[in-house]
Amino acid sequence: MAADKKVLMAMFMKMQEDVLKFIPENERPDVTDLVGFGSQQFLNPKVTECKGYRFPPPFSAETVEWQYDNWTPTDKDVLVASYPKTGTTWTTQIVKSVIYKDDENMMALMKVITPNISYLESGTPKNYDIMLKLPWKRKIWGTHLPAPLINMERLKKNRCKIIYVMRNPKDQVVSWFNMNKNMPFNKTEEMAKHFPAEWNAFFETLVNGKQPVHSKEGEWYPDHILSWYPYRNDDNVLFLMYEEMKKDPAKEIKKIADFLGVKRSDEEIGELVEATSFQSMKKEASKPMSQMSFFRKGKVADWKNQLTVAQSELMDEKFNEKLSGIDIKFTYE
Ligand code: PPS
Repeated sequence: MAADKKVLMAMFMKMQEDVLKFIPENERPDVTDLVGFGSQQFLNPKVTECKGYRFPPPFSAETVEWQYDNWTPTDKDVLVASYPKTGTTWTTQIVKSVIYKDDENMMALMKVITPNISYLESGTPKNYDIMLKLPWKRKIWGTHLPAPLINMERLKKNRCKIIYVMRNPKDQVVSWFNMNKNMPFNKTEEMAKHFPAEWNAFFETLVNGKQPVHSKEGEWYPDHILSWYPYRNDDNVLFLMYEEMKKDPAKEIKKIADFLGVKRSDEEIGELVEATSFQSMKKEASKPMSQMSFFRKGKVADWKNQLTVAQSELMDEKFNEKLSGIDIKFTYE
């Protein structure tokens, strides 16, 4: 076995073992294929496709298809849905803390659950075995899938709670660029075509819908919002804005707690604001999470340091055109 592969297998095995510790030994699923899958994606990163939607590694079209047919959450499940770099990690941490704040064992589990396991479209369907066997009272999932790739009717019928978080697209683009620049997957020639390391080229591929980000050819962030927008008033769905969370985190955390049916006092909300602040989360982050820009600046309006005036105007034009019929207003300052 090549040295690289051995190191990767050991790294993925360690990640799995950290989680499997929470499942009684005689019930632990065999994770050999998951470990192999994770390493293989690093060694040979590929875009995969289902129903015309394309997925970058570490996501998998096969798992997306499996999920649509088989994943059956209940009213105890919570799904945090978003387009990449719009506040997923932050919102997920708030949900985890709102629910499990007082449970040391569960907070320890939350620390080792990564998107590699809890995202609907990550890894192989074996992830679902792990997620179902973990001892949590309420399971917390994540996804960047557009709504048509999720069985929304089933989720509504089963009263699974869904939080969809959005962010102004200019800050999203800059955050996404910075993450991709450092992504080990993008070092191959094929992947670098989709996600160029140079800003202007990256911007061009993005706004022309050339990047495979859980999207069909020609689609990008506005299409993701359009796919989720019809569900915004459903009882089991809550729409949030990153900039609102920045402006008044206590108010938005209270909104999340109420939506989840968890009673939290004002004092507890204050503690949650502190525990989920950018500084606290950055300090607590695992090494891989910090290296992959999950916690970069955490600001509103950082786009001004990256986009040219022409690029900013082009984004306004494209967003206004696609979202003209819907009631979503972004905060850019
Ligand atoms: S991912 O990779 O799609 O899951 O990324 P995502 O978590 O959606 O978005 C990453 C950006 O969110 C910022 N972030 C935060 N902002 C404010 N408060 C907190 N607690 C927080 N945690 C993460 C993170 O820094 C990324 O934004 P940028 O602009 O790159 O800093």
